[in-house]
Amino acid sequence: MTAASLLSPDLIRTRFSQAMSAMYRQEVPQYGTLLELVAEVNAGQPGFSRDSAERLDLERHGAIRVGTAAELATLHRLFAVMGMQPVGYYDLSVAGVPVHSTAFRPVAPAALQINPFRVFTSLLRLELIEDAELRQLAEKVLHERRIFTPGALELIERAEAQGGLTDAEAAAFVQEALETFRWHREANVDANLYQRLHDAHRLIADVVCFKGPHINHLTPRTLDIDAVQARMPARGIAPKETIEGPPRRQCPILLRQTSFKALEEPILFKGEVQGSHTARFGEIEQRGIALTPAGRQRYDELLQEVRQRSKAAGSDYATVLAEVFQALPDNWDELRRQGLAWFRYRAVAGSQAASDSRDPDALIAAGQLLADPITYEDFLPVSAAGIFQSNLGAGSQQEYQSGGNRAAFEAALGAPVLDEMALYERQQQESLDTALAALGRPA
Ligand code: OOG
Ligand code: NI
Repeated sequence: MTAASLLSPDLIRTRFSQAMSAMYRQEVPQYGTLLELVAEVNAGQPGFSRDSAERLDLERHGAIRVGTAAELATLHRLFAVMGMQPVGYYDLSVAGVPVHSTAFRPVAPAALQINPFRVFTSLLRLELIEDAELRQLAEKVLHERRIFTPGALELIERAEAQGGLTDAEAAAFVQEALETFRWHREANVDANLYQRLHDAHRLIADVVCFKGPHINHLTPRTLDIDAVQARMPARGIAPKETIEGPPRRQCPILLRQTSFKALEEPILFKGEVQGSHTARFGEIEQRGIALTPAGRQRYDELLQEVRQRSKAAGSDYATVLAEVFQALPDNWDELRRQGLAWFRYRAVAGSQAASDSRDPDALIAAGQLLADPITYEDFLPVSAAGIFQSNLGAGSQQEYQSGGNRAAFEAALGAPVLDEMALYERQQQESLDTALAALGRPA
């Protein structure tokens, strides 16, 4: 096997995300309607940052939930075949959801530009089920299921041994991998156990009772989430009331998301008993600039204030959100100079630096350097909790005292998760070094 005959992981990822999209469109027809609406709205928009139009058409994220360490560790290997690494740790127990999560995604800027497909992946925290007997029953069901096909496992091993897959192997891999994320109408348990797990938490039933971690949503990226949200009802889609995340701004930051409610789907329990399950939904998102740790801290504080203030009687969430966020500069230059957001620098072609300054501010003022916003590629735990909640229905809010357990998550994964801030920082620094070298002033 020569390296030349192996396909780029970026290409395998693109094929896989397209196959997932086609499968989900069949399974959840409203997702197809949403894709059409997003394409319509995006076509009439000026771009954000330098993300290409091609990237935008391909761009989406998905979400899955698994039940055991072994399942998570194998997913890690499966996603690695497609050039996706675990980035970030998200503790959702604080939001009353008994899972913790990471996002598998490409990390190199060139790979992100080709196709930034990401999968938000949650691991159930069985230790948060209080009833010991129920916990053991759930464990037993999970340990008996096999969520990967033998073919998928064999091709993962082959990719690891060869350092990649050939074109034909990649085609087979995509088909085999798809099986893990397919919806299965037949539950793994009888109606009684489903009900007990469902009563403990709806999400526990969703993870434990099925043959595999069915994809629960796929999310296209729009350039104007307010426009898509406003046009959803006319297309027969009922969105959740509020858009999660920051308000609409001239300079979009982080991530804004909204979803439509999960479908009620018929299922068949063991013993041929009919029932129904609601888990799968649709979502759209608008991405803005990635914030630095300082910017992110400001964001978290402002959002906290919004939540406090909007509890007051008669207050309107959207109005409070807009008001509170006026405290954050809505101007690229201010965000950059205050160190609140990440930028990619580039030298202005043909320009010769007038002084020997290496200071980005001076070079920008002299017209020799440009700074483009770096797109946020990750997720927001408070928003994720809002999306989880809107699909779990009222009354599912619970209290979990435990807090996060990143060490346990990484032990299950079999590797540390990457630090997203370090990735953004490196991207900014490398772009600045390259630009300075192009201007004739290397470090
Ligand atoms: C994942 C919810 C998180 C997002 O976009 O924040 C998410 C789930 O429901 O499994 O996808
Ligand atoms: Ni999502």
